[in-house]
Amino acid sequence: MSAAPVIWRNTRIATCDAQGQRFERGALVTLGDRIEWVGPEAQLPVTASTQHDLQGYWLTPGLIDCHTHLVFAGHRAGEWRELQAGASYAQIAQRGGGILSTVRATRGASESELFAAAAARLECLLAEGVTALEIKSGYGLTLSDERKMLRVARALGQHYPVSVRTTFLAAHAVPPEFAGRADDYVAALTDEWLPALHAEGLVDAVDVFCEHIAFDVGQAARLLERAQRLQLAIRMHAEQLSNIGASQLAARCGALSCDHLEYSTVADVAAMARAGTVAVLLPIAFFHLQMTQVPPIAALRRAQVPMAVASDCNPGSAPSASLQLAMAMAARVFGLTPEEVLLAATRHAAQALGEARRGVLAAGYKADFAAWDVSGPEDISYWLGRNLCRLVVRGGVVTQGNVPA
Ligand code: DI6
Ligand code: FE
Repeated sequence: MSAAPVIWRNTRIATCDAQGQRFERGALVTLGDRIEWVGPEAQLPVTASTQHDLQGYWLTPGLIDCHTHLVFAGHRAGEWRELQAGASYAQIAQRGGGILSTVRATRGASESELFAAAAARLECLLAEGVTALEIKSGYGLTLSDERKMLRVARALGQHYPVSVRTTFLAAHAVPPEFAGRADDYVAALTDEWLPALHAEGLVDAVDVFCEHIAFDVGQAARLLERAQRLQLAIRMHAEQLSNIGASQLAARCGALSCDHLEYSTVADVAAMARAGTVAVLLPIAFFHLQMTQVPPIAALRRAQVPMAVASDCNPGSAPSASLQLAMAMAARVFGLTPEEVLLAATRHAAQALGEARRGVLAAGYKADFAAWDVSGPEDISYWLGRNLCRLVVRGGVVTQGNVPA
């Protein structure tokens, strides 16, 4: 039996489409998990036996957190004290702390322990109106521990009403087994691990931490070339702490996104613009690490590079499970306008994930949306630490809150 149309009415709609259409007295029609129609309520093209009154709430696409390291064990509160006392992220990493300390904890956790830890964080994101997110590996750094992380990421998408995109980030740090042999480690990733995990259906994209404290451009290029041959999407941790040419390489590989970008130049921005690469901004990491150099926002704007914003949820640089906080900080710390912030967590975030049919309220798109008790969608980034999401619909089904029929 095919699904019957469902009407969602008495709502104000921010479509987040390319024309920036908004409907003050709007309505939306869904059919199964897709949007059939969006427009002024007075022009509703159908009647339906199921109608929901959205009580005048603003409706936006479901939020999309396009860069997270949600799956990990343990925490790094001790390191945070060192950061507070003046140590740098790079210094902590260079003495074997940082990512490698979370690797030790993650290797020691079972799949079900990792699932429980990540699920608690995921529930925070879902309560904020998130309907899709990306989850990276990168705290296992053995083939079996990377597999464990990616399996947990997939399992979260099966057990919760959220769409999960997985990213293989074994090129996050050189593990102790390969100490002093980074080239050998990259060869193992390229020749064995990535093809194996891809064959198991666990990988949607490949990412590299391309930095002076992690992997150089030559090493990143070898792994990304294999990713391209496997027809996997490419992301890049680029110019977070220094500039060694990461986003230039990513752009040459047709990357979906370059992420962080504090040390990017105008030339890097031009390369991203030519390649159609999304700039993913991570203001919580910037803030937590007490950085001072902000990404080149004006240049990104001028070059019309789409800007996305994400939580970067991770225990080292962004101990937060709030996309709304990232949105609020993108406005305060990076100077994005509230309109840019809204697109950054919807349409542009979908683009960073290569999701052509998400992040916009329009016919043919996924019926993923959130209703907000706000005076306008700008309020989502205006409030700091106040969640005004009242209802979440994912794939045409109410998953949070409730509406009168
Ligand atoms: N950059 C980051 O901010 C995260 N990963 C990365 O490459 C931090 C990961 C961590 O410190 O655990
Ligand atoms: Fe990250």
